[in-house]
Amino acid sequence: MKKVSGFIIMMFVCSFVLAPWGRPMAAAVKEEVTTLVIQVHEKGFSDASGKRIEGIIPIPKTSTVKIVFEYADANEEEHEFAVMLPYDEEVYSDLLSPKNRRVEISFVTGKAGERYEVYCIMDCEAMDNLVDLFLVTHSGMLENPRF
Ligand SMILES: [Cu+2]
Repeated sequence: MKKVSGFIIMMFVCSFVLAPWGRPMAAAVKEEVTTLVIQVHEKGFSDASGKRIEGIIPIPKTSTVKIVFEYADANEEEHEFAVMLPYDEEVYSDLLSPKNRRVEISFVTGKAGERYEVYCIMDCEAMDNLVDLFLVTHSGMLENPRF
């Protein structure tokens, strides 16, 4: 009887020790996030070095993309950004202003060749410049990452 209860106690202890190996593999896979940091000026979008960002920017397919908008003006302009996803759905940032100088939008991309349009939705002075930025999903690795 003593032997049996000892065995049961060992099994009980082992079930805790071995528990981490019993978890599904998916939980151990780290999700990759592509982060684009964009400076917002009255004259348009730029990267950290001040180079204008416009046109088509490649982003990875089937992954999470996070756009960080940073306030880079000395004026009092306020902006709020939207990303138009495929199938006409929009996601929005919080209000970007001198008091809230960093806002984000995250979304999950689909298959290669999908287009995501980025623009300001406020009636601001820069509204003609903070438009026409397109992120397009691609299937391979980025040869010349811009961010
Ligand atoms: Cu704006």
